Amino acid sequence: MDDTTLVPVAGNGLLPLRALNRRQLLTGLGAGALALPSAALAAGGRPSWMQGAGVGMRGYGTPSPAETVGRVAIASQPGTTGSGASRTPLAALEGTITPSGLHFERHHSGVPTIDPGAHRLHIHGLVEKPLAFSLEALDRYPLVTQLRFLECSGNSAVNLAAPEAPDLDVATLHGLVSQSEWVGVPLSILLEEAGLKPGAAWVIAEGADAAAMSRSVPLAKALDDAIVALYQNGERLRPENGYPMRLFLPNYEGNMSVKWLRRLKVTDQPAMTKDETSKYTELMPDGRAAQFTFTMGVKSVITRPSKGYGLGAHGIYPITGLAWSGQGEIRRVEVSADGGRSWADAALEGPGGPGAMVRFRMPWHWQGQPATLVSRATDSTGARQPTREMLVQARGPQSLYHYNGQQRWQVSAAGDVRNSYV
Ligand SMILES: Nc1nc2c(c(=O)[nH]1)N[C@H]1C(S)=C(S)[C@@H](COP(=O)(O)O)O[C@H]1N2
Ligand SMILES: [Mo]
Repeated sequence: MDDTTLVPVAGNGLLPLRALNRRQLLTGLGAGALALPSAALAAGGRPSWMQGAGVGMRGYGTPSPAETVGRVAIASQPGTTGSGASRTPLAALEGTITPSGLHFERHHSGVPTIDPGAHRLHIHGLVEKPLAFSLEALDRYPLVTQLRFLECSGNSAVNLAAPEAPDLDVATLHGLVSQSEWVGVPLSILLEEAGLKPGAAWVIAEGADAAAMSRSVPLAKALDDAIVALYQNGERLRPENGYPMRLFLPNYEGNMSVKWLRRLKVTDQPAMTKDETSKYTELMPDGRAAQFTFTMGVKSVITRPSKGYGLGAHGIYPITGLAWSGQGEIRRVEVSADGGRSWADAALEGPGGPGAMVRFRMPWHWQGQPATLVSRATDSTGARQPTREMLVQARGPQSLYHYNGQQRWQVSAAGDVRNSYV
């Protein structure tokens, strides 16, 4: 290998992208391997499931027993059954699609059991002709496919609120974001069929869960790219994600994508539901609250190395992570190994497109030096991901939702990684 390829392009060992070339990685100084906690790698003897003859076919496949990855921080609010959240294990995943069984979950009152044959979606209010749709009826409409991220606007909020950086992993900090290929019926088709009356300006969406969770959607969004999603990653929605149908509003805060959708009421004004007044509004330093802050900002996070996914032998390591924006396509992700003093452009990959996540990669030469790894994304509107400091200054630490600050990972001389604000 030509040694010149190892000349850093930015401070503290960031290497030119061509060092991502596989052969160079393997022949690089020490060829670092990330310490992936895997039952298969750790097992000394042969686990019981590895013994005997091959197993037969199955109707529905599941991951290898060696792969024990699951959603994390599965927590219900005390005194409730299933009101809470579970998070996507971002560090354990690759590519840009979240397996359906690992999509994050956020429930305000648990997961309802719905009979798909009996379920109806009602459209009423300021319409010429109120309509009710069965799942079977919706399946006969022209379906559209959207590869899109879904992020809870409460994602990452702990990093804004906590005065000291909490020693948490990337899933716990940022795992309320996932990406699926959503397939469904454009809402515009259904609204046009019902016929909008003069004065129609909002659509109130209501779920069939015990919370009857409801949000007001501007009519312009409903007629633009909103869909009634029926499929997720090629199969029917999972119960946790809204089976048999959910509203899906690309680029908007996750809360608006009402699951178990049973009713759309067309109105001339918003309904001022709980989740658009006391919740999902941002309290500003002057005591007023910003309301109807729909769009998710530009954001990125390094998923490896990260807490629990530290470094072993000195050598060349890939830094990788995810970037997304509700405002436009991701155009650029920069990575720093010296806490933001110098930056270099990461390689972007994945199908991408508007409202889609991209994966970024950056080679890094770690020779035992302490480092602070940071990433920052820029989208097609020119918006660049802010630092935590900028957000705290602009909004104050009490502003819970829509936190998109840069994540800083501190790497010790021993190769351990922890969350850091400095
Ligand atoms: N009916 C209903 N819809 C809902 C919710 C809910 O509790 N009930 N949670 C909302 C919130 S806060 C988010 S972030 C997303 C989460 O979707 P997911 O569980 O499929 O990840 O669904 C939204 N839609
Ligand atoms: Mo949410």
